[in-house]
Amino acid sequence: MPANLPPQYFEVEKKYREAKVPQEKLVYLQELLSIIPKHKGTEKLQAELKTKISKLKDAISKQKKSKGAGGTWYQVEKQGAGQVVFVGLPNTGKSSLLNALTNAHVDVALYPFTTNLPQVGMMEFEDIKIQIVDTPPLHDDAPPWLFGLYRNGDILVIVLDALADPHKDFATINSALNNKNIFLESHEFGDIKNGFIVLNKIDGRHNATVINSFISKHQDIFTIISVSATNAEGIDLFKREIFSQLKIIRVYTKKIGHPIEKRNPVVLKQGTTLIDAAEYIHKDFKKNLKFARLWNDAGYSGQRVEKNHVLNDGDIVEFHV
Ligand SMILES: Nc1nc2c(ncn2[C@@H]2O[C@H](COP(=O)(O)OP(=O)(O)O)[C@@H](O)[C@H]2O)c(=O)[nH]1
Ligand SMILES: [Mg+2]
Repeated sequence: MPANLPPQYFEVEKKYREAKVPQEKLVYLQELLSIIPKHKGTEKLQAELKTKISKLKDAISKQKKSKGAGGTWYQVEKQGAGQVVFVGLPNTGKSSLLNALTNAHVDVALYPFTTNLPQVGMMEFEDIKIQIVDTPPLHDDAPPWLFGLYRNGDILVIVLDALADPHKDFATINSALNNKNIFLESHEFGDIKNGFIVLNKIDGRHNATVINSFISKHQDIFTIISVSATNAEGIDLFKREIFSQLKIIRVYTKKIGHPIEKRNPVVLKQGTTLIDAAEYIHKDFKKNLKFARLWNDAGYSGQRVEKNHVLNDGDIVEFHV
């Protein structure tokens, strides 16, 4: 056992041992993996945790197939090009924003705690769909699975109410997350969870001085977007920021001798090379790939590119195998 594990590790390990539901155990294992300092001395432990995680995931999916899992534990299976999870205090407009971004129709109410379970909608962004998860409000007695949803999301969107006190509310959210070893800012322990802040209800009578001071305090570290679920102000910007923070690219394939059709892109991670894309699309492609031709708005019009060429969003690729 490496001696240099942070104290949080042992706290979470204890919770892991005490957890009763497999899904809850899984969340703690993932938390442990994010806490471990990443260096040579912990490689073995990291590998052990990864094995445990994949075994537990297998067991959970088998259990789901055989019979509905017991206990109250909610998770949202990923769909589409990425999963975005909302984080926010009661009544900040999370459900209203889910409705504004997607075709979902979830309940919106004047009183807090209307959303007790995760609600999911698909957001159309140009030619892809991105999954948006609306969550119950974060508060002291929030269920452990809520943090599992946060941890599992590709990015978090912190929803603040511009008509309340964003300084105080953001501090509350940050400390609740930090208590569960989820960090939005760089920190000694744990990985950083990517995400950004939206200030909702900007249509209302907000205090401009408070809003401006909040923005100038945090804008070096976070993207902050002012929006209104009510009148759709800022919603297009919000959608574009979601796409950009997911760090994905859309790649279109073209058949040899056929015209270009920019439809049904493959969604890949930023930084993906031609050979990785080939592998993703078809195993045989990777084995047999000779080169590819590339078209894009950045000046390629069918030039030849090699296997280690890094692809960009919007690239059109013709594989030669
Ligand atoms: N003025 C204004 N009110 C909003 C906006 N978005 C939500 N609300 C109101 O805020 C309350 C809480 O909204 P809801 O979406 O249920 O919040 P949630 O608890 O975070 O899901 C409701 O009365 C909404 O009508 C907005 O952009 N502007
Ligand atoms: Mg709600």
